[in-house]
Amino acid sequence: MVTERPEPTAARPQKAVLVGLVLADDPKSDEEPLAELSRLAETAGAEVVGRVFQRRQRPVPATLVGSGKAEEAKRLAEETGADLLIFDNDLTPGQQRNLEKLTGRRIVDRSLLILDIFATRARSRQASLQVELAQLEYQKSRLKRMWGHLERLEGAIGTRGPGEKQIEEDKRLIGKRIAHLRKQLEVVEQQRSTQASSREPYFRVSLVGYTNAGKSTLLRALTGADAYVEDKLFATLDTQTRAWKLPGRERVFLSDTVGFIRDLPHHLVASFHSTLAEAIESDLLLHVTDLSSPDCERHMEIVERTLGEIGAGEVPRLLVFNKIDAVRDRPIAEAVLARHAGSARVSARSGEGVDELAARVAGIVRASHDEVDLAVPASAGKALSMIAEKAHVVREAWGADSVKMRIRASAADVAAIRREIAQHRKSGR
Ligand SMILES: Nc1nc2c(ncn2[C@@H]2O[C@H](COP(=O)(O)OP(=O)(O)OP(=O)(O)O)[C@@H](O)[C@H]2O)c(=O)[nH]1
Ligand SMILES: [Mg+2]
Repeated sequence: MVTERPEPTAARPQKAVLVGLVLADDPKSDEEPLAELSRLAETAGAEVVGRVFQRRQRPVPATLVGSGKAEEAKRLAEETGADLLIFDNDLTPGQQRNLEKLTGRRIVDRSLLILDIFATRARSRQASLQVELAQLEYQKSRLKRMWGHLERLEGAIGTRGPGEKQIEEDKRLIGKRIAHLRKQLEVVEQQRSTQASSREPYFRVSLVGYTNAGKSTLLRALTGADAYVEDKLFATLDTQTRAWKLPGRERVFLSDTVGFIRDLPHHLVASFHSTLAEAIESDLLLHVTDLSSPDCERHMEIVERTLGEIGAGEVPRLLVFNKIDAVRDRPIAEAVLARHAGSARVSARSGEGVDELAARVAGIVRASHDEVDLAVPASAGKALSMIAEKAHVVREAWGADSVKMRIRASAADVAAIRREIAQHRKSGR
């Protein structure tokens, strides 16, 4: 008898052949069409053993790529011993089934791959719930579409077998789990929004941008916070908020957010809504983009589009070109910068430009301040020292026992100063 040692499946990375289709009118760069997919696949733990790529006018309904290409992918998978084929595009349930049959391999489309990465990277309870919800919504939509043609024939001869019952049962279970997850998420989100409203009056800044642009590194450079940084896609899934002390006397809150990517699965966008809401509710967005990437401007467009989709299209923003230390093609980078005058440029890694960025944000914060008139009792030492510390005094006129002032300060500081004056009056000092 031959006994085979069982494969250590967990330790062995799964071998994957990448397949991509680019439509003829897609402006995607020709240089490395599958570069991003390759990074995504590696992030998910796959070993990329082959690539097949096709440019066509139109996708083929049955198999997305042409039949010749599908055969080529199959051969490549056989030669390299690949376990699965990963598609750079989203597939219909029918395409997925046909390709599975044709190649005898597991087929993973782009949405499923991204969902998988999110699932392995979720750390917090909120992120885990959000990812599971997105995965189930993805599955549910597949069940529905896969069996939609049968439903229309409900009760017709040949459609009343156990297959249909099973699908109904699966759907019911998925639906139940989804409802359960939604409830739990609501509770977690409630807690978060209570936390967030406790810091409401402060100016809020959020870092947004394409995945791997360097947002977390910049959060670290700006606030000294210990953010998780990795040269992998979707290193950050949870919003992290830190106090940021700007030059001068401004204190603001700075949040790091989940990165964006082309064709972010819409189930993910939906279930990450509360995480992304952090960006919508900010006073200022720092849109961080990687100047050293040849796809810099395409990434910027995708980020802008996604911001619009989540309702953050109107939030004021400052464009920040990061990784200026790593630029290889100077003339191209200079041309990009010239097209986006007024943007900031930094290296979050070396610290270059970081102080200038902080000073610019301080300027924006000051410009947002309220100008208010106050009458402060001369004996209100604490209120006067708060003003000296936190506000800019536009003018002041001292009377016998009080001082009339016009000050500029954040809404939060004005409120605190007013509270202190009221307290002082009440105590009758
Ligand atoms: N050369 C260079 N590398 C940088 C710079 N900023 C960040 N990086 C590197 O870029 C990679 C991604 O950085 P992160 O800060 O994790 O990027 P992120 O935008 O938070 O990424 P996600 O959380 O995945 O969306 C890491 O390897 C960083 O060390 C920079 O200014 N210069
Ligand atoms: Mg990050």
